[in-house]
Amino acid sequence: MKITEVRVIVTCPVGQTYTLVKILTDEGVYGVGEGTKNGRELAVAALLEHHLAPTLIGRDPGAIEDIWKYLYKGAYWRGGPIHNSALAAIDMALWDIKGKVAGLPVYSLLGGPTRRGLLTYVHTHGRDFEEVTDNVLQRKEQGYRVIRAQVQTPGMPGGYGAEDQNDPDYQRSKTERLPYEGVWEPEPYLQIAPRLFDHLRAKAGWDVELFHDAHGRLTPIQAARLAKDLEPYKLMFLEDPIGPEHAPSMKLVRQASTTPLGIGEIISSKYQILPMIVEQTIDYMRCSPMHIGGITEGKKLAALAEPFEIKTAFHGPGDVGPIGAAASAHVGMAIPNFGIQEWVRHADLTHEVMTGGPWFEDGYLKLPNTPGLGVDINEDLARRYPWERKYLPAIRRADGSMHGY
Ligand code: CS2
Ligand code: MG
Repeated sequence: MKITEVRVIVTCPVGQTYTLVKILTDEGVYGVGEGTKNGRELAVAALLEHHLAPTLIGRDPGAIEDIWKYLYKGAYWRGGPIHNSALAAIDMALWDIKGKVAGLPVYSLLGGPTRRGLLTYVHTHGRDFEEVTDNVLQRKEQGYRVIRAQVQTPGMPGGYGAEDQNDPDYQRSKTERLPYEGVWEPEPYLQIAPRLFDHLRAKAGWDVELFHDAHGRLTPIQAARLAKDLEPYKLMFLEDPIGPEHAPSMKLVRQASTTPLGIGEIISSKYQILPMIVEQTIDYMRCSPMHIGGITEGKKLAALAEPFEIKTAFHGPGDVGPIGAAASAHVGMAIPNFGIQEWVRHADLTHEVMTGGPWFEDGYLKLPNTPGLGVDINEDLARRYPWERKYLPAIRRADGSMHGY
């Protein structure tokens, strides 16, 4: 079997652009993959189309490991978020082909299944404690066993996961399609976050797992304080207490409390997270296969973490589309140290453009046992929704200095 075409498809069905590939073969079997990098979708698409695709024509799609290494090492300028997302898209499509040829779902080829379903969580937020509580109770009612909670910091419209959408700057950023420059300060945030969980435990009880995302905004000592202050509320984990570039500082955060820690959604390779694995400063790794080079790398990363009792919590927000979500789910279904999978149900139209993939049932994600990844692209529909410019927010401190989203 030979690769005959690598088609790059960029589509924005409902407010979020996705970067997709379709790899075709001379035997009629094809595979699909995704390499969306939120806010940089066209950079991945250009790399795929102009630099990577031509080198794949004529190759055996079954030689996944070799193709991966060829594209990685062969580039000389290897790694990085754009490159490894592009590799991920190709890698997923090749696994999809392999599964279709074998007549097996990808998780089966990887050694699974290891479980009946994938524990998943949902994001909740609100303007105040009451609103967050209502949302948490509603999600609990819907069957979610793990819920992430974020609240607006009063007077700080740029808080992560609970931005003040009434902020005129927020509205302007939407109409002008430029980054939202919200304001945020760590001190009021550090005070309100533990109080939110005190309130939630009182109102929503202890029969639900809760956790929180600090979005890499804190300094190591601030993160240590937050982990310590959250300790009484027994979070499943504290997400991204600091940015991953400060790996050595995770030791300081770790020593402050027994609050489990998760990190890694902006990490783009196993090499970056390796020190935190071997030093056991984390409990959950958040690197999505879609951003670290695909299914091949997701499986390897899980294997590296397993002897250290570190589990996966792969990133899976709205900017990971249904194909990227399927790739994460197949890895999760095949590994012993799966922890939890972030997942969102996209808009109906998005699921019409990218069909199939995992679905939510009674607190878990389920996967079909169809051969390959169990996802497809409706290309005609996809083409009707071209790329739209969109940015992530760029957060500033109260004095106007740059902080980061
Ligand atoms: C977040 C994301 O889901 C998460 O954990 O941190 O919403 C993140 O902000 C976006 O994926 C950025 O594109
Ligand atoms: Mg996050």
